[in-house]
Amino acid sequence: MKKLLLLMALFFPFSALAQTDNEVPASALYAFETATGMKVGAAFGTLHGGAEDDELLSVTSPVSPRVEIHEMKEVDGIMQMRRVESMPIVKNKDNLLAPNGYHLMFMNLAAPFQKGKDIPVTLVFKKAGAKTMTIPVMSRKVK
Ligand SMILES: [Cu+2]
Repeated sequence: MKKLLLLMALFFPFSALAQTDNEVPASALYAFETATGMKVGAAFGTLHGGAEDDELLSVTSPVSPRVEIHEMKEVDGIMQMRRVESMPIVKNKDNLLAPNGYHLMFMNLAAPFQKGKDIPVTLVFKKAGAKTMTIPVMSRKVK
């Protein structure tokens, strides 16, 4: 577990990015570049809820044999990451995926995430069904 937490610290150097008040795209996910040899990558951002409450059930992508839905949660005063079966999508709301909350975890990457190489994904929702989108990869450099 200690090793995992250390890995997460390396992985999520940024706190949640500032949110904008203006019109954001319905759903906007992003990922950061991963270091060479790093076998996992994560995606954050927002998923906009539709007219009724929904649930994100699963995610698939050609870049990873297994994409998991994870949640960072404080348990007994310690932030822990765990795999969850689904992520609740609240209607008419931008549901946040962030380093300190829900996020998508791409396991066993064949190649590192690189800027300019967008990640195609298919998100499966309980009610809305399958939605495909691409996740842009951002540089890790802080501007
Ligand atoms: Cu995770």
